[in-house]
Amino acid sequence: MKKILITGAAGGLGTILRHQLRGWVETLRLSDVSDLGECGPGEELIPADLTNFGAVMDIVEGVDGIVHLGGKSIEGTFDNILNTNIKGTYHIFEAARKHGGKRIMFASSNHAIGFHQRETRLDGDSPFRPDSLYGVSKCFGENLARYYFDKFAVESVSVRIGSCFAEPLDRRMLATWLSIDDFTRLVQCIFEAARVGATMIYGASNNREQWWDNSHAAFLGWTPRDSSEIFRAKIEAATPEPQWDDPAVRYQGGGFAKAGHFEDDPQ
Ligand code: NAI
Ligand code: 15L
Repeated sequence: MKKILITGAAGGLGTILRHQLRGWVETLRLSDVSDLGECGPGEELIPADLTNFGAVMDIVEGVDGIVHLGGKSIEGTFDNILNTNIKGTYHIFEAARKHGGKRIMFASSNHAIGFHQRETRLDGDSPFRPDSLYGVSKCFGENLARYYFDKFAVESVSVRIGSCFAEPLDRRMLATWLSIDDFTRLVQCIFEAARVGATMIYGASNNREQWWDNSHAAFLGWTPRDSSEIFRAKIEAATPEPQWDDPAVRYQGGGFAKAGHFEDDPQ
């Protein structure tokens, strides 16, 4: 791998990977609609709007792989989700096909399965249960990934990221937390594997409470090493006891499952 494109590179995870992956490949091509700051060593900055197919064709040209993070990362209006997540993700896969089938890491989300209850342990065969239009857009992206592999042999790994932040922020994230180092190693495994086909993998660290079974994706060789347990005492002291009849507690998607329809009550 000489050159990897990161979309959404100005966002939270993009900024983290920009730092973490420095030196791992010869060149990181960083793209976003938002300001990307100064160009550092081993970097190329190419601003682009994912809703513009011509611009996406330009950012994908000449790269060996794509980390697709760009788009709306929480619930939004249908138009916003449609344009950034659905059309934007389609543009990425279509540009990859036209440029000769680059491997793609697609940043899916736990909100594709957020209406499963916490007691349900999910694996590679569990059905989608999106908890939001945002979650629906991630189901679209995962299905698109499957289609582009079956029809055009464009390889991809859809990562159903739990909660990737420096630290878990609430009790739910004690189960869904994905450490930055575990996420970085997962991205590296995805691009270092000989073949990936069209794979889905859950993105959570080695937390005590485990909702997701990744044995179907063991061939990737990713073993999360970190655990949210070191944050448990701090989180439990700072947050109220869980109420098990609260939808935000009962469902894996937490507050996304509890929230009303965004179009009725835009925040
Ligand atoms: P973020 O909201 O911080 O970053 C998203 C980036 O995408 C922003 O910099 C934004 O400017 C860019 N973007 C939005 N619309 C665009 C467009 N039309 N064209 C080009 N760029 C556009 O989100 P974050 O947290 O960095 O997440 C990255 C990805 O990972 C997202 O796809 C999100 O859905 C997914 N994810 C993140 C999780 C987390 O815990 N951080 C959990 C699950 C999924
Ligand atoms: C996501 O999909 C979001 O992008 C992120 O901001 C968090 O809300 C995360 O899920 C989560 O469920 O904690």
